[in-house]
Amino acid sequence: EEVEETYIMVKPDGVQRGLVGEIISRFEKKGFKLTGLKLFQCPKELAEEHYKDLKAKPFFPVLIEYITSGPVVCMAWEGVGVVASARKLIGSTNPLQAEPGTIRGDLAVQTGRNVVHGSDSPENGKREIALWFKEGEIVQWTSALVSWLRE
Ligand code: DAT
Ligand code: MG
Repeated sequence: EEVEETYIMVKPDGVQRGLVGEIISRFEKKGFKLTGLKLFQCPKELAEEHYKDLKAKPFFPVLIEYITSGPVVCMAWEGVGVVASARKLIGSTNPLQAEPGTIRGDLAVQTGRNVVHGSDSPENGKREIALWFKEGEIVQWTSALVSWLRE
């Protein structure tokens, strides 16, 4: 059981729709630890770097336009198994296929407006946190809840 970190981001549609608190709540209530949080206007170059693996996809330009279309909320979350668990809480990429109870299943309808991002591996979690946060923006702290969340 490894402590991992994941990069979670409320996309511009989530911010515009007033879903920031709701989305943060899902991860908070699950029992993960928030280590970074900011509202941020993403420059085009950063969006392209973040999604560089999708550069050849036909939807890439539209994806970059969407991610840079308004402020996003950047988050770093820490915990045992947080990467895969956050992906489960988020649900399938296409919100119409996402299970009810997931963020996308409950709050979104279109792949191109799927309200939230979550890293897909521990390696990408580290890579994305380093990409979106500066040194000093990630805070290490001890949660008073630890002994109530884990044996
Ligand atoms: P996820 O965000 O679930 O990790 P991904 O990494 O495959 O999904 O793709 C990143 C984003 O790109 C996704 O959240 C929305 C967009 N996207 C993916 N596939 C798409 C498609 N077929 N058409 C339009 N946008 C797509
Ligand atoms: Mg992805």
